[in-house]
Amino acid sequence: MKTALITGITGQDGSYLAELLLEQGYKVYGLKRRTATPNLENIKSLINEIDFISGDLRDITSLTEAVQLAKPDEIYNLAAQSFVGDSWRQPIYTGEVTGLGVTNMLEAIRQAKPDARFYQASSSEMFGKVLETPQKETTPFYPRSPYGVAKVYGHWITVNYRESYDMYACSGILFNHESPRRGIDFVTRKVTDAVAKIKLGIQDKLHLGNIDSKRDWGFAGDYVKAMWLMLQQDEPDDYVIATGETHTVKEFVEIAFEHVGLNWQEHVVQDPQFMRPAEVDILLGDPSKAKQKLKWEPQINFEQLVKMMVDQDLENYH
Ligand code: NDP
Ligand code: GDR
Repeated sequence: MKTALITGITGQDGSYLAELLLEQGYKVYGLKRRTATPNLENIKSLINEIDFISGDLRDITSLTEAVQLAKPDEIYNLAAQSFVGDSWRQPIYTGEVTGLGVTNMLEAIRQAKPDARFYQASSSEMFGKVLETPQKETTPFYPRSPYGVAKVYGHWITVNYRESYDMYACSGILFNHESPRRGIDFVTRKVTDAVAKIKLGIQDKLHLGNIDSKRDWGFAGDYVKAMWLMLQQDEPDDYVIATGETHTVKEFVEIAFEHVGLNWQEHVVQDPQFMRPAEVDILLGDPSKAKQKLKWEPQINFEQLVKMMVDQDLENYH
């Protein structure tokens, strides 16, 4: 039986990855920070199957102890301050967790279990003000937020530890991926939650920022499969994971409202408080390398994703 340690176990991706690994017979440890109130909603059905270890990416002692305790074959570093919008409000904290936290994790592995395979959750936000379209593994980075800058650091320190210490370390450059378990701050879930509430008469208006930006949106359940595949290869490497399609926020909004028979223009209000100091206008990934080497293919398309999220949010309020 293989053993995995997942950081960010309570988040969207942590929950899907834990499900996938448990299905495959892994023993799963989840690094979880202490919270005053429970935040296990995403993994409520798995609580008895996961072994939780208390820890924080900023505290290397807790990470080293976690690796010593779990003795994992595979470590998936999904923990981060992951909300781009907040990274301007908390730039130093974001750097500490999303950037330096990766080095803390790599050092803990180097000290406690250097043969463990390591996955780093890198991001299409590293491409930011894109230097070519579509973006692939060789596209230069130009991050546009403190979050993006921190992820570039996390990416390169992962590559550096692979090259310096011969560690099996991979960086997955994942484009936006969503699901009914997406945090409520992110635009997709904010929209689908609002659509459900508007349909049920609980809410009337939806305040949004820039609806012209374009993203390459996929389904989180498909993307965690790619993470796992990366750690099953003979050699460690970095991969872009994306659908190869891009859509505006406005298109997402249109489909979500139409799905419940509403006209979005009667409800959406443009609100400057949700505009960002610097925007990433377009992201479009080229997943050819992952398709060829990992034999990875996304299963859920854009329209199916939007409808899945709206349907689940409607059910949540019934
Ligand atoms: P979430 O925001 O849903 O989850 C983040 C997780 O990190 C939570 O479990 C959170 O715990 C944990 N965490 C935050 N800070 C710390 C810390 N200091 N120490 C330990 N744990 C911490 O993110 P996603 O699941 O969507 O994303 C997973 C990873 O992939 C992140 O690194 C994200 O930046 C990256 N990524 C995501 C993409 C996406 O589209 N979803 C695309 C590309 C990259 P808590 O519940 O306590 O807050
Ligand atoms: P993103 O996701 O920044 O791409 O990062 P988010 O859903 O926050 O924004 C996507 C686009 O929508 C625009 N937008 C709004 N965004 C939010 N959150 N709220 C709004 O009201 C709103 N109105 C318009 C944004 O300006 C942006 O253009 C996500 C995160 O999961 C990162 O952790 C991950 O690395 C990247 O995806 C890939």
